[in-house]
Amino acid sequence: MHLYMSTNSPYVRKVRCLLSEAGLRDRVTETAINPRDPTTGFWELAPAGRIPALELADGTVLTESDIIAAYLDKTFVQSRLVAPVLADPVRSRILALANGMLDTGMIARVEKQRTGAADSEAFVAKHLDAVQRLAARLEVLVNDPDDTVDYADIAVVSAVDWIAFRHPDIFLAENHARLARFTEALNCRPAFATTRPST
Ligand SMILES: N[C@@H](CCC(=O)N[C@@H](CS)C(=O)NCC(=O)O)C(=O)O
Repeated sequence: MHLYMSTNSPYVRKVRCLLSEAGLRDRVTETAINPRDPTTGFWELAPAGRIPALELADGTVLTESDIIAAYLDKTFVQSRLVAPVLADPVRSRILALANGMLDTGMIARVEKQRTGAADSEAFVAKHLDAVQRLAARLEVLVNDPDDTVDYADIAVVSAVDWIAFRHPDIFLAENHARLARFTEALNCRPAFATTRPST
């Protein structure tokens, strides 16, 4: 299998972290790519032009982190890491909150990088407010970390670390002490430590 990726993408991190937790890293080769560059040919493989994209041995290209994760889980790890999350409303809710936090934070980041829009500040503020609301909800829902990890945990840590990385001004660890503790504890695991975003 071949993964189109970038080391700072939080969506890619969800997949890479899962691969690592599942012991599958050796079965996947990687190409770092700028998904917005029309000259790479990537858009032929993934018309939405977004990473992660996972090319299977038969040439099928899977996109969307959660779809890739569900495929890997079912095919290689006896549905151990993702299926139980989707079957449990409490864990599904945590996954959805983490995804929502990531998506709204990503929209705010893209808007911050865009020039010229008159209402840009209000647009960014509205999305960062949603990030704050989602973080506050996750703050009361995350468990104290133990030895087990599932895909909801992976999604939470991927979202929290990326928000802290790209929006350091709004995500203050001291406002979300449990979430910060939870993230810090999971980041001690190799699968998390080796996939963290960095400059
Ligand atoms: N819902 C998608 C989101 C993927 C996504 O937005 N990836 C970003 C990288 S962090 C991307 O490729 N952006 C390129 C663009 O939007 O032009 C997933 O879960 O995989």
